[in-house]
Formats: sequence, C-alpha cells, structure tokens
Amino acid sequence: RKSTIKQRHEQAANEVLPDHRSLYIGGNWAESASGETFETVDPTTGETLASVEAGNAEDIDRAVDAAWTAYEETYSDFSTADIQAMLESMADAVEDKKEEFARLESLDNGKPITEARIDIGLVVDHLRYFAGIARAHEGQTINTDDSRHVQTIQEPYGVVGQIIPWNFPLLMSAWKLGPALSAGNCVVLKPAEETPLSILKLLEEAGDAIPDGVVNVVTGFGPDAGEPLSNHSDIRKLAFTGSTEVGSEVMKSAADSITDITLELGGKSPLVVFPDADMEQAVQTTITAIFFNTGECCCAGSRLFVHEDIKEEFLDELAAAADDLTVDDPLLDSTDLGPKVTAEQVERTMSYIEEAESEGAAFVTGGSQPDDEALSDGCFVAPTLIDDIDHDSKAVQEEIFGPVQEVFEWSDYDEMIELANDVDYGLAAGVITEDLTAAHQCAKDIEAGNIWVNTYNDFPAGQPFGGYKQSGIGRETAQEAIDHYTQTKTVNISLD
Ligand code: TXE
Repeated sequence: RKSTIKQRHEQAANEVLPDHRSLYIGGNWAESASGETFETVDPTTGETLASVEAGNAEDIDRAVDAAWTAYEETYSDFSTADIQAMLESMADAVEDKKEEFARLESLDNGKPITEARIDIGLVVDHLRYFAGIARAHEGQTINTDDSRHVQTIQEPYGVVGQIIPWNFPLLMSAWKLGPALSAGNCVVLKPAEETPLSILKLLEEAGDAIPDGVVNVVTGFGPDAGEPLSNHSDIRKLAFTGSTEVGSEVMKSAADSITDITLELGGKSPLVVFPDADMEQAVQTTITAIFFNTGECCCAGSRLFVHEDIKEEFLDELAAAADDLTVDDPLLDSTDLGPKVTAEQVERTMSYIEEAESEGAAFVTGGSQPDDEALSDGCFVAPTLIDDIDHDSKAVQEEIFGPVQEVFEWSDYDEMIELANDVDYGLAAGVITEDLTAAHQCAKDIEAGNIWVNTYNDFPAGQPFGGYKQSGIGRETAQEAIDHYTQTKTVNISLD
C-alpha cells in the first residue's frame, strides 16, 4: 500500500502542480532577489512536492511598488462593474479546474480530497459573493441642518498586505482577496511556507483576468517575507491569519506605522451538548466539529461539554464514530482524516497528548499516531478523545490544532458557561439542543464571534466570521469585511 500511495501522489503531482513556483510581481513570474528556494513537502509521503522561491524584504519592496503602480495607473480607474467582472473571472478559473485545485490542496496540505472539494467550492462562492457586492458599496448622507450637506464616501486604502496560513491555503486567500479587491485595493499576499502552491496555480489560471500588479504574491518564510510585509511603511492595511503569538507581533509592526489591521487568530472553542439532544445528530456534529480538516481549524470544537444525563451513552457512541473514521491517503474518497501539515505539527500535537497523559488524563480513544506501516512516512495522528482532564491544564487552555478533543461533563448551566468561557480565546462555539430557548440563551452567554446551533463548521459567504478576545479583530467573509478594506471620507458642503 505504501508504494501505491507514493505512485498515486507522484502521478497527481505531475497532473496538478502549477508550472510556476516563483514570485508573482507586477504580472510577471519572478525569481527571488536572493536566488534562494525552499521545498514544500507532501505530508502524506514525506517526499518533496516542489521547490519554491524564497522571497525576502527586497521582493516585498518590489511587490509593494508594483501594487502601487497598478493602483495609480489602472485599478483606481476600474468601475465597480469592472471589478465585479474580474472577481467573477477569478471564480470561473477556479471552478473550471476545481478538481485539479482540490487535488493540489490535498497534496500540499494533506486534507482529505472530499474536504478539499468543499474548500474549493467555498473559494468560488466567496469570490462570487465579493464580485456581487462590489456593485453595492454605499456611502451615507448625514442629516444636520439646512446650512450644510454632509456625505461620506468609502474609499479603498490603495495597497494592502495579506498573510495567509496553511490550514485552508486557497480558501483563506479567497477570504482575503475577495473583500480587498472588491473594495478597490491592490494586494501583496504572502502564503504560508508550508502550502504555497494553490495560490500560484490560481494566478496561473486567472492571471489574464487580473491587471498586472493588482495581485502580487511573494512566497517565503514568516521572518523573511512576512515580517517585511507587516513592517512596510507603504502598506495601508494588513490582514493576518495565523497564530496568536505572531498576530500580536504583526499588530505591533502595524502600530509603528499606524496601519489598520484585521487579525484572525487561534481558538479553543466549546461545543455544548444538552440532555435533550438528538443522539445521532449530536455525535455527527461533534465529529465534524473536531475532526474536519484533521482538527487544523481555528474554530475547531475542541472542548466538548456534555450533560451528565447523557454523557456515558454519548461518549460510547462518539468513541465508536471516531474509531470508524478512516485515516488514510487523503487523495482517496474514502478517507476521513489525512495527515497533519508537517512533522513539526505532529510533534506539537503529540507533546500536548503526552502532557495530558502524564497528568493522568483518560484517553477514550486515540492518543497516538496510527499503527499502519503504509502511513509511516506521513504526518498522521489518530482521532483522539480525552476525558478526566483538568480544565486549567495546558492541553485544554492552549490550541492543539489537531484531531484532539477534551471532554467535560456538566450539570449546572451557569457553571458550564463559566468554564466554556474560561479560556483566552473566543472564536467559535457549538450548541446542540432541540430546545430553542436553551439554544438562544447559550448563544448569548458564550463569548465567541461565531455560534453554530445544531451544526458546525458551516461557512456560507455573507456570514461574518471572526473572533472575540484573543481570537482576533475584525470580521471576514461578509459585507462587514468591506469596511475593513475602505476608509471613510466625509465631505461637508456649505449651503449658506
Ligand atoms: O503559525 P504562524 P504556524 C496556530 C495553530 C498552529 C500555530 C503555529 O495553533 O499550531 O498557530 O502555526 C507567517 N511576521 N494557527 O507556526 O507562524 C507565516 O509565514 C509576519 C492558527 O504555522 O502564525 C504564515 O504565512 N508573518 C491559524 C502565517 O504567518 C509571519 C492558522 C501563519 O504562521 C511571521 C495557522 C512574522 N514574524 C496556525 N512569522 C488559524 N487562525 O487558523 C510567521 N509568519
């Protein structure tokens, strides 16, 4: 099986890899200034997928210059209809090759192909959404008195910087490009070093529809290419998705030049199951909440609160469902969990598991890498459910970002809410109940930016997404995102 997997991956790579693995600046494919490259690795096989240009500060300078030139000479003259047509063309280009994009994402990130298809569908949906609302940005008129006419105009910033993570490489790019371009900005985007390929393919496929310099991509490492982007004095707005630690650094850089910033950071989201929950639906929703994308989801429902009346039965069924998940080659339709993105991420997840073990936590299932020789070169971790763990412990308080969920029993509602809110994060939460009043009350009481009731990880375009507390600042995927990519100009005209 191991050699079959390798062959399948080699063949897929031959079919779907972008031809260009270089920087994309001013509409041209370009080598990095340093001439250095880095390798992106297939986390299923451990083999190198492609060698990609390693950008640095000089490349960021070139990209920012190209973006300003494009803004001043071309993009600021685009009508909203032109912008709509451009974003529609980008969506069409992805849709036309959606299976290739899904396979590429699966190769580079390790996500199961069935989930990669969901990502790509959402990429198309979000680009179309922001194409549509490009025609609907409106200012205001403000009533004061008869002596003046006051109106506001929403204007783009000009050039914005975007830093993208590796868990949903193309989808996070679309979430950021969509509103930035829709609002009339040119972009310099830095993808994650772990997963740089799908955005290069997007530009390869859709580049003709985008005027030169409107979208620029500098591949490279965080400190070499990300930091100079976040420090750049000619960037007027920054958008970052990644760890809270780096987000905080990016925010400090933005503060130096008073640059507007939005941040989408980590999470440790609670999923609350009420005693009246439909058992089968609750189990399925819990599986989606924690094991979707192998738990590499900022909004993963990683802390499960189950009511004591149903805990035993629920945990039995949940463990059986987790054990039924197929951990295998992500290119197979039958696979539920692929590898984590890198060996470093496996180490990180395993260190939390080991720490929980050393503290005496009980493992309902999992807690190790799968015992399957065919997967031994890959970055796999078995679906893991941890019980009897102290809520103050590191594994509960910190984001593990893997297929690991901690379980807590509750009986008193107020105590449960207190615990559910007792983390630094506040990105998302899930509530499972048939009782409408309980659902509304719980949604109100949990401190989080996104609450799913009887569903989880559902991201239709138009629904705002973002965090409370240390999970971030600002909202993406919705009309509100346009506000983050425009600045308000007030015009006061005297009528005296
Ligand atoms: O994140 P980083 P890492 C969390 C998750 C994960 C942990 C570490 O818990 O285990 O973060 O992952 C760029 N200046 N999330 O190390 O470093 C980097 O190149 C500017 C949650 O991969 O934050 C990449 O493009 N940029 C998350 C991006 O930041 C810098 C998704 C994210 O990488 C930089 C990913 C710097 N100094 C990780 N250093 C989510 N919210 O979904 C790095 N980068």
